[in-house]
Amino acid sequence: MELVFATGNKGKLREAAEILAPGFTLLSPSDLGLSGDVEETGATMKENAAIKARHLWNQAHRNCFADDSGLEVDALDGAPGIYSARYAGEGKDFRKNILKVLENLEKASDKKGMRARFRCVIALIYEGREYFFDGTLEGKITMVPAGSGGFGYDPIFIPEGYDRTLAEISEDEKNSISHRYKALLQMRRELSRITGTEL
Ligand code: ITT
Repeated sequence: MELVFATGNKGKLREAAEILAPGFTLLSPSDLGLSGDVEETGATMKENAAIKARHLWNQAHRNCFADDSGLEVDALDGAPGIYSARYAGEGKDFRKNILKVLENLEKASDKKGMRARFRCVIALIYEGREYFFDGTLEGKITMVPAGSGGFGYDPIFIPEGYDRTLAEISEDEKNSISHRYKALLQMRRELSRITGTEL
């Protein structure tokens, strides 16, 4: 099945293509000559995922999905949350975002430990109908970034049951436990159900 993944984030696209193979072929907005960029004005990941998917659908009328995701740190009262991509400014600079999380954690007086989680909400528009799926990965923050795999906050996130960061484990391993994997698995199941084929 061909779907457009309404994202400008190459890390998300690479992971989703890997997770959904071989039943799906993913196109990006730029494959269709579109920018895909839209202001994320929602108050929740679900609203922002819907905004991104609807923007693509309105431009192209193609079956598509969008992913809104982010890191929630308990000691920062859930920040950066929906502001994960631009936590340290419009540049979406991962290094600066990581530094800001670590700086704020050093300042935080609250002793909630380092508990954190990644969350992912997928908005799918299939033949004009909207569907939502979500996934969570629990873990903790390490003050010492490690690893070069993955993207975004992966170098400071250690999943529950692991002693290495998401940037240190293999991409295959991340893709078998991640928030994105859990949400995409539900999407695949729903599309298999809708179409009556095993995708
Ligand atoms: P699109 O909106 O174009 O999809 P984006 O990067 O702006 O790309 P979001 O608004 O959903 O996407 O922001 C999600 C941010 O959360 C992302 O930029 C990363 O900083 C972080 N993030 C999400 N999933 C992650 C993952 O698996 N590993 C590390 N960081 C992740």
